[in-house]
Parts: sequence; structure tokens; C-alpha cells
Amino acid sequence: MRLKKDLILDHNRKNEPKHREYFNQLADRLTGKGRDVDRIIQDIMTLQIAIPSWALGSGGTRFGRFPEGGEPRNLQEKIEDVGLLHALNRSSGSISLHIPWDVPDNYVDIISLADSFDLKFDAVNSNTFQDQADQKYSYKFGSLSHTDPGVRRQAIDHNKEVVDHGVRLGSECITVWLADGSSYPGQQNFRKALIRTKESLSEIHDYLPENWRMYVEYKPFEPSFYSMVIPDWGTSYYLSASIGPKAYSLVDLGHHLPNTNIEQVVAILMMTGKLGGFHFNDSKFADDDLTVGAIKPYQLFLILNELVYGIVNNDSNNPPLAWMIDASHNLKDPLEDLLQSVEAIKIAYAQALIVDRDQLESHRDHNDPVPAQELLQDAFRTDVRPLLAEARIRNQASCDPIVFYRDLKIRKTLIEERGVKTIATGL
Ligand code: PSV
Ligand code: MN
Repeated sequence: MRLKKDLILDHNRKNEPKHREYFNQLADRLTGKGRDVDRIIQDIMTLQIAIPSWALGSGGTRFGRFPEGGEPRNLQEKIEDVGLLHALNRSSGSISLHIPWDVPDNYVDIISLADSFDLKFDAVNSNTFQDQADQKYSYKFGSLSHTDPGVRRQAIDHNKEVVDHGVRLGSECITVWLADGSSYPGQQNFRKALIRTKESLSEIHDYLPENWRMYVEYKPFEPSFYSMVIPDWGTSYYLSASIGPKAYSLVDLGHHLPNTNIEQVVAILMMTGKLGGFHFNDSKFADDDLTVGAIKPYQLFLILNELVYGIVNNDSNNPPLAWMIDASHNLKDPLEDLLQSVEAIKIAYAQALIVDRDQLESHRDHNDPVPAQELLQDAFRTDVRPLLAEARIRNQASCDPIVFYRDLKIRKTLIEERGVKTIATGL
């Protein structure tokens, strides 16, 4: 399904007068505070957040899955879905593929399809957490960290193949997430497992083309329940710092133990020039993979505040970040959920952009936490949504994507086109 631009522009025209009123009020207020509103809108207009190919169908738990219907049946349809999102918000201009769930059968066709929606290919993801039917060795007891060199070889080669797929698609980075670890005390030698992982990752790193990056994702538990080989940002940093210049850490917001100060983690990684990118999501308990900003919007804002600080100050030449979503949609229409997630990231980004940084540093230098808190919370409590709507209108996207999506009954059309019982590959 392809959205006609005229429909979007018509919808915008109808909603424009009301939007103008809200926008003008906010723009006046921000201008009065010395903020450059046009510059902020420009920054919002250019922000792009990659959509994971594995999150376009309904998610589920080990207790069940309740699909919405009309799920994409193949990679082409996944690209069409991301194309829909991008047409609606002009902020979802890339797709992150998971291999082997999404191996293209014809690269030229896939690239030209993506092109026709103005989409690029973001990080490719390897999968050594599941066994595939045709593979020789099992990953039951690990992959890149495995005690058996044969299993490690298979896992390394898989990662190299993923890089090859990415090269052909025009991607420039690979994300490696390992399920490797142990579920029982005594099962694994922590030191040896980490060293083996480092050696395997080094070989993959050295295989990367010149302009490529490798993102090393960490996670404290699951599927291993006692120890994960890369459990936290410290271990990920150790690996990315010691493996080489193309290696960076990836922060998945759901991969922290409760109350971890993620904004501080982000600040330190960025300060060291080793922050590669994000898997955005939200959680109440652990890796819940909920809609970004659904549970802890203030934390999200504080994270974005550190990112904007790093971008403004060009922290240790940290390279441009990969902004990606990694979520699961158990109850919501996946496309609506993704629209909400992208919106939440942009809201937090816009709030971070309106922070008066000079003033904040001055409060910090004078050890005055009260105005520092007031200043941050003033930005957080500002309803910046008119800035986002304005950015979308200027980008010829829908001023109100979810309302428009529902008005057009897009899910119903997708179900008619693809059927009720279609299943997308992924988790
Ligand atoms: C693992 O929980 C993870 O966050 C990794 O990024 C995987 O690639 C993805 O989820 C798989 O759904
Ligand atoms: Mn992730």
C-alpha cells in the first residue's frame, strides 16, 4: 500500500488553522526565551529513526500471540510498511534488518523498492541466538563465546555473511547482540568466555569495510538467567575500546537493571567517543519492549538531554548515532505503536533542544540544584508537540499521523490486501 501525497496535504490543510494557533503561541514563548525556533524545527525535521524489520508484526510472549492481521508476509511488504510510516511522519527513513529473518532474494529489486519509499538500510543484525535448520552446530551453549572453536567459527562466519548482505544493501553497520551466558553458577568461566568473545568480535571487526561500524549490544539477563557474557555497558565498553576503532557500544533502553541511571551511562559512553547507537523502547520491569516513552518519559528526556549535550559539544568526536527502535507490540497495531514510539523520541529530542544549556551549566557551576531542576523540568513540561507537527507539515508529512492513519483505515486495507492470518518473521 502506498499513500497518496494529496491525501496527506488535504488532511493537513483541514487541520492547519488550529495547528497555527498552538504553534504561534509556543513559538512566541520560545523566541522570547532566546531560542531559535526555526533551527529547532530544522533539527526535528532531519532526525531519522530506524524501524526494526522484526517489529512490524504482532509480538507476543511465551504464553501466546494475538496477531492484528495484515502483517507483512515478506521483506517487500515490511519495506512497504516502513514506507507507510515514513510517508506519515518523514522521520522513519530507514529499516534495520535481522538476518536470517530478512534475507533479500533480489538485492536490486529490494534496493529500488526501498528507494521508491525514500528508505535506507540502517544496521544489519546477526542472529546467533537461535538455531537455523541448516546449521551444523547448535548455539545452545553459546556462539561467539562457545568453548568449541567449531561453533565459534560458524558464528563468526554468520556475522561476516550478515556484513556481506549489508554491504550489498548499502548499510554501514552491524549490531551484534549475544544471548551467550550461563544459567547456573559454576557453568561457565567468566574470564575465558569474555576473552573468547573478544577474539571472535575482533575477527568480525577486522572483516568490516573501511566505512563500517560494529555495535556491541549488552543485556543483563535473558535468555541466560545467571550470567550474560556481555551483561552491561562496562563490559560492552571494554570490548568496543579494546577491539578497535570501528567498534562501539549500543544502548538498548530495556537492557538495564531497575533504576540504572541510563542518562549517565549515555553521557559517559559518548564522552569517551564510544556510543554507537540506541535501541529505543520502554519498560516497567525488564526487557518489556514497550512503546518508547510509555512508562518513563522523564528518563527518556534526560537521556536525550545528554545526547543533545554531546551533539552540541561534539563529545570526543563521537560519530553520528544510529537511532533505532527495538520494541514488541503485543496489544497494539504495530504500525500505530511505531508511530507513537517515533513521536515519543522526537518529543524528548525537541524538549532537550529547548534546554537553555548556558544557564544550566551556570547553575551547575554554582552548585545550585534548585534552578537546575526547574530549568530541566520547565523544558520537560513544555508541550512541544506543535513543533513536531510544524516539522511534519514543512516536510509534507501528516500533521497528525495516528489520527490520519485511523481516518484512512490503513490496517483494514492491509488486512484486505494480505489477509487476517499472515505472520511476519521475527520474534
Ligand atoms: C535482545 O533482547 C534484543 O534487544 C536484540 O537487539 C535482538 O537483536 C532483538 O532484541 C531481537 O528481538
Ligand atoms: Mn535490542
